[in-house]
Amino acid sequence: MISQGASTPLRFIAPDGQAERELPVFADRAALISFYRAMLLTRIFDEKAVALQRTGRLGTFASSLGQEAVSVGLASAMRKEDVLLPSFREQGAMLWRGVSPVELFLYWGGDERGSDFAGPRGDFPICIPVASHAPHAAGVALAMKLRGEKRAAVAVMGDGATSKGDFYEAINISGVWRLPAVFVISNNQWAISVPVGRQTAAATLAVKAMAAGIRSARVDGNDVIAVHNAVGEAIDRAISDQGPTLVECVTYRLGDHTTVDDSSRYRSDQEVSENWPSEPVARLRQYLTAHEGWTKSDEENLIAECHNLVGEAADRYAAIDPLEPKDMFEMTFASLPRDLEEQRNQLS
Ligand SMILES: Cc1ncc(C[n+]2csc(CCOP(=O)(O)OP(=O)(O)O)c2C)c(N)n1
Ligand SMILES: [Mg+2]
Repeated sequence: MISQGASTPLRFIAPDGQAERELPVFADRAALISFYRAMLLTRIFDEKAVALQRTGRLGTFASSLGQEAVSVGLASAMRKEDVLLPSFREQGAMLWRGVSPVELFLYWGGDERGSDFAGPRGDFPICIPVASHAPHAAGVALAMKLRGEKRAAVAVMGDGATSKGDFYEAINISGVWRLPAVFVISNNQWAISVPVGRQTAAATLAVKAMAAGIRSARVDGNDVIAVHNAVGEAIDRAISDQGPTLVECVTYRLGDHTTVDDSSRYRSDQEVSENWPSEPVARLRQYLTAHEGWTKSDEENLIAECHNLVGEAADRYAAIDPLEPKDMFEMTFASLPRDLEEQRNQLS
């Protein structure tokens, strides 16, 4: 299933919900329903987060509308002992890994306690500086390799991130040292207002792996099965000392870049509406309805369950006392440099 920079993204389920090829063995009813639940939860979480931001209860927020299959597909392919290094649009992956919705609300509300996960303590916090976590992933993978552990580091970033030096350096050294790293690219076609065609002359993002001498896969990022399959294979190779993989997931950002963006200023409504029929949640729902007996009441129950879960998390978030301004000094350094100590003292 893996090819060097294949030009047609691999998929199992077409946008209309029909299977185009035999599904992999992991894709049984229970697995598909768990993926569907996670994607729907992510969508409902995103809606709530945007609503909280609009009413002044959250800072800037980056919705993953349309990209849920990338996030859920990659996380569901990871084992507990692997390490996730997310960028800022991967709430689907983080929730799957056991980060709580309250922690995510805290983070986007500007509270660093949201990065101190009670669940996946080995996972990295959200990375805002574009691609700067790619070298971190190589470092994590090197540590795993030196310790002889059968674990993989999985970093996820956008199309824009693949234009950064950090990205090239990370895939290069991962190739040289044959590190157990997986670089997942969520190619949503836009880096804020810059379309992918204006930031690279490469035919695909997957072909960038060739210069680093590493393997690549290119999949339909709106098909959760294709994403899970490719990342699962990449992890299998990573932990059996066959080196890193770059997985390009071709998707589309249906929403604004963040809550401080207005994408109608740089792309047409027509482009966005043309991409709606390919979105991942309806695609899997149509498959489940046609092939796995998913009913209207299953759907309604799941929607209600997700709304309850997210609503309760929002209430708990609202009840948490904010940090004191001086607490910001406690979050970064084990022992504070003198200049910051002086600033902290000025506050107290
Ligand atoms: C080093 C750095 N430069 C600039 C920014 C501002 N910035 C935030 S997101 C973004 C675009 C990222 O595009 P992409 O990698 O495609 O990810 P997407 O937002 O589409 O998920 C930029 C330039 C940043 N966060 N970090
Ligand atoms: Mg992008």
